[in-house]
Amino acid sequence: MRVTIWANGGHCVTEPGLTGSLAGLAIVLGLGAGAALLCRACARLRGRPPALPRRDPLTGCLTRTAFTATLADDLRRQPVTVCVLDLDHFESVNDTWGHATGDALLAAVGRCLRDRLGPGARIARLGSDAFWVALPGPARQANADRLEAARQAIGAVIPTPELPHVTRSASAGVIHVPAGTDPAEAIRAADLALALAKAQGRDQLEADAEAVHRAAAARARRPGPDGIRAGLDRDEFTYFVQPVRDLSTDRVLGVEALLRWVRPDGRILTPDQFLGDPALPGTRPIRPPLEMTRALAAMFADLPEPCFTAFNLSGRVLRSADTGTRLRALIETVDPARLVFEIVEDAGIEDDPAALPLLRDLRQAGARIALDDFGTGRSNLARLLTLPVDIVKFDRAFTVAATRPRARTILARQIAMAEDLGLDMIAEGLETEAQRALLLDLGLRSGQGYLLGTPAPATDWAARIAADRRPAPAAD
Ligand code: G
Ligand code: MN
Repeated sequence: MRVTIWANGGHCVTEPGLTGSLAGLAIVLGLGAGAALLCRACARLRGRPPALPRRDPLTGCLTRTAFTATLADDLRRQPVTVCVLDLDHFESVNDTWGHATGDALLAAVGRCLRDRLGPGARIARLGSDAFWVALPGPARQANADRLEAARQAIGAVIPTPELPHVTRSASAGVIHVPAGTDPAEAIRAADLALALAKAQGRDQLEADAEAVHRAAAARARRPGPDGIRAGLDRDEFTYFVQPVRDLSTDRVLGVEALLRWVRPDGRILTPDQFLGDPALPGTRPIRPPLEMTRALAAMFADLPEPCFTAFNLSGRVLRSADTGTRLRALIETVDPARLVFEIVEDAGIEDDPAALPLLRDLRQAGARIALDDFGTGRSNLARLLTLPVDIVKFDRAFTVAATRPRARTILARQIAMAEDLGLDMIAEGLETEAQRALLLDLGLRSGQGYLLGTPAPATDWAARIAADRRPAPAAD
């Protein structure tokens, strides 16, 4: 039995058994405020501190603790529809109108949810602008419909009559779980559904259990920042390399270093597989030990016919405080003429005041700067205007399209421009001999791609390059 005592606006939930009976007695006796005292007495009787407040003072909704306890209780007996709901861009209400207005809006949203969903609904406010709702019962679709109606009603809620234009839409994630589900698991699933709703553009409700399961499986495969740190500690990160070749002679001119994570189960993960989760902002960039980077570059610089090693510089790496120190240390021990730094397409280098001086220093020392994936996204002409650049790597999209006259026209003009600017060029993503012929025809002399060699462990490629300076067939 669970008894809720209302006294002086405060509430406490007692456990079944003796204390429940005592509290029930308090109600029967109509003791009012005395019930609260008795409630505390019950707690003392159990040797525990007094119960925490059950309700969030701002909105009157349940607290997280109270909600979780209630949800656990409900789930023991019946299926429950669980919803996590979040106001879209709520922070901007506080920023623009002040915290009092933000508070008023939250209180009004709490009222709206209670009015719309009725007394059977369990409604909690978490910190800030997130709400949890649980609707016990088997009516999966009806519950989802009620939640969607409530979500839409929130979009019309205003903080005060004087501010009728201050409204915020809401995003919601909904999951229907059977009796016996672990409450924490149900909330995690609803949270994932909310993340999907937000990723799809907010102001919507996501209740597709299949989509949530897929997202959960994808998340489980991603190791997250803690897993990445553990992997670094266990030395599981390594460099693969992919050769850049002269398109006519097949001579290897250099290699691009590609970070790989060799998992204990033997799977080899690429950066987009372990870094691709936008839900992990603020994750530190993965920097292999400087010694590893140095050893890799030295391996190729010291070959009988030396090769360059190209390292990718992402925005995260460029913004990270110690990158300058690391790269300056690298060029002190490896011949800078054998080093290339590729500015990756999404590196927000334009907004970074420290990046430009660093690139200048590297270049001054004799290293070369390349624009990766040139011609797509942020890897555009403006970078040629503002950054010190030696090499453009034409994005794979142009190689793939090279059979089309239109793409050839674009490439021909870019090649002419790059030549006028004194830049070297590398075509990316070569997969067929036909592409090689077309690109050679346009005047391109170097390329990279599966046709010319797939990414493989650095020592493998170093051995192959050293052993075989003759034109190689298509690599593995
Ligand atoms: O953007 P960047 O050039 O750094 O990307 C390198 C990635 O491109 C590597 O992970 C590599 O696996 C992939 N890649 C290299 N060559 C080819 C290719 O010929 N085709 C395709 N589809 N991908 C390639
Ligand atoms: Mn690259």
